[in-house]
Amino acid sequence: MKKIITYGTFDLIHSGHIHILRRAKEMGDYLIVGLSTDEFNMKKSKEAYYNYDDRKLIMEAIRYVDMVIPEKTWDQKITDVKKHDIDTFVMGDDWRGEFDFLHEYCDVVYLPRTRGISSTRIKNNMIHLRDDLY
Ligand code: C2G
Repeated sequence: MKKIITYGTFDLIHSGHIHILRRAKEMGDYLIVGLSTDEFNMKKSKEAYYNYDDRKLIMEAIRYVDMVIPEKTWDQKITDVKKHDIDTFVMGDDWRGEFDFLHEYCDVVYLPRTRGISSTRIKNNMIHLRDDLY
């Protein structure tokens, strides 16, 4: 069984997230997602709209996702790759090069991001919509 892992906040799930999860799953048989905890998001200077439990519930409902584990630190990836016997690590290419140190333990693949959509853009559009309405 070929096992894949990817990491992220996955807030306000959108087509960009689904595309990378689908492509990651298509590279193997089993996809693990390291989902950033609320505390880790603060370290990433990210404030998710949904808390960890809600984002985990949503991720586990996505057909491409087989397991969700908490991402608590930048430094857990080698441990995770070994612990879960991962064959391939996948991330969007906004991270290109950042995780090449994992080459020693598994394949490392950076996939093109889906253009024109992001959780930040969704939040900003909602703010503009509210301002236009009221
Ligand atoms: N993504 C994408 N296309 C988009 C938006 C996001 O392909 N339009 C991908 C990102 O490249 C990433 C994944 O979806 O691989 C999750 O995106 P985020 O939730 O923004 O993840 P990020 O905050 O970059 O966290 O240790 C790694 C970090 O936890 C990554």
